Amino acid sequence: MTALEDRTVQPTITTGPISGSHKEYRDIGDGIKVPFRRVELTNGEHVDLYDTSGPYTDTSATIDVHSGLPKLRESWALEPINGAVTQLAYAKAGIITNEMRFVAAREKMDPEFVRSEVAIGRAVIPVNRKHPESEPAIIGKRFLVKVNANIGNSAVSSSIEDEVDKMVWASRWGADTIMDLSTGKRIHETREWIMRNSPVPIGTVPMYQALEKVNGDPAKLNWSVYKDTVIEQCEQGVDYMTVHAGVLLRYVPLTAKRVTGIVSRGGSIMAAWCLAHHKESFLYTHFEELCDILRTYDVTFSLGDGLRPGSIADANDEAQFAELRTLGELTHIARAKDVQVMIEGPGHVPMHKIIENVKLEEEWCGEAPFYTLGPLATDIAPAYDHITSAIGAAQIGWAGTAMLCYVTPKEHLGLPNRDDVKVGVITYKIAAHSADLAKGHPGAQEWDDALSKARFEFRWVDQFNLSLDPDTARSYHDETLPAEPAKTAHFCSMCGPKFCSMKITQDVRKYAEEHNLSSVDAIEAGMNEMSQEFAEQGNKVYLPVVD
Ligand code: IRN
Ligand code: FE2
Repeated sequence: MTALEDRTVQPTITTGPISGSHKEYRDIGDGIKVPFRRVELTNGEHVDLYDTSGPYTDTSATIDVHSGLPKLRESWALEPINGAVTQLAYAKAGIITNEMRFVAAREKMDPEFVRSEVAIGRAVIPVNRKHPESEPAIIGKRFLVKVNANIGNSAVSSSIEDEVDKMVWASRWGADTIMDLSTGKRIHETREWIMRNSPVPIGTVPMYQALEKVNGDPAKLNWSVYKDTVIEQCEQGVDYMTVHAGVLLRYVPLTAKRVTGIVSRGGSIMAAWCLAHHKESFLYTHFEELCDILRTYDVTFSLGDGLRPGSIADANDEAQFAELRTLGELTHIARAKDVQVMIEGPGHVPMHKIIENVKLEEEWCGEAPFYTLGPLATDIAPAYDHITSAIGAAQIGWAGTAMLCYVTPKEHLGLPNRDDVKVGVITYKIAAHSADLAKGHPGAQEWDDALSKARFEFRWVDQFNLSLDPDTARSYHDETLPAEPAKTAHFCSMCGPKFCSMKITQDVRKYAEEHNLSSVDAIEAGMNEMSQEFAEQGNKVYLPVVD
């Protein structure tokens, strides 16, 4: 019996389109169809949005979690180049792969530009050959900022069913990649379920499973257990792996005076191993061998920040930057072997120390895509760390970070549930899109403009449907004005009919047209009229409630 035939596992997952949208495919030839989330507007126009949700939102698709998703990329495999099957090897050889064409269409960019960014290592496309179910995505500073959602059980909480549900749920709301950080029971089976049913690339931290294999004692770890675990996960189709190979023995003492020491799980495991054996990290000493494994599957390195700061006090310290320098050294080794590389970054960083992180990463790691955890811009708000971290994430994204690892409201407090996953993803989509706008990503503003126009023209339904979270937007509106006519009303319950600025502006414009005035005159004239009306109502800002 293969893992998916286990009928005791029956995940309940959400299918069907996001409300107000439907799946649309763009045919780019050779039978390749690129998905979009199409929002049809009430004025006859439509907007096509980037879509990470896979077949789950396609009403014509049959979903059977026990057989897994269709193997989209099964026939795309090319011949190896010097033993490497990586996007980097093909890009360097001047080959535009189907994966590159797919991501180019998704990003509305030129395939040759995609190839050139991958070739110099400034972008990665994490696509393990053994995960053909996944729709390719590109991670790099010249492309849309991506969001990763972490899921996974722990020894004390959650089941396979819950984690499969969270995976589908996270990609539904826009997670570009998902990391399965399971550390509890049935790690292999949980991952198998996630891999076979995931439409987005999956990342892992193989060290977590290796530690389970030696019963949780870091000192008992060794290269052989680790290597076998990496191969096991490569075979399952993991697309990228966090490897904390920059935690060197000599860096560990640098963390001694920190307020929060080593907060990375992988980092602390490796530090414990180095100290127990008083030896250099086996991840570092066997790094080339690791590259030789990853290049035969096209698994992307996500070089882990095992010494990232875990508090505002520890941001940008010697330990953190010593590790980053080593990650740079490893990046060049991996690239020479045609292995794709991303670099993981912090953590907890106050706003004025964010830019330095990006500058040093770009300089030392040859502009390899930066992938950061937030960072939290302050430590004072447990239960709101999706917000403290989205503030840092928006800024580091603007500065050039290619992927943002989400933080949920449960950060520092507990394992996120389904609702936390959605809040985390939506919060991070906001940070990522804000960064796209600030960077001037072509096409990013189209979405904002469409929504603003709908808002200004009181097309409420279009406003809901264009939003990141249509269900919540609609329910907030309906809380006070549930009746159907309110969906076209020229006001909402925040200001009421008399004080809607948008309504007033529209009246001003109408007034200008009717009286043949320039807009400046009209605003003045219109405002005078409004002030008169205001005076007539007794100069009261808050009008009595009328039903
Ligand atoms: C991202 C950037 N820096 C860290 N991360 C994520 O943290 C990483 O991708 C993975 O999901 C998780 C690894 O945590 P530890 O083992 O470093 O705590
Ligand atoms: Fe933290």
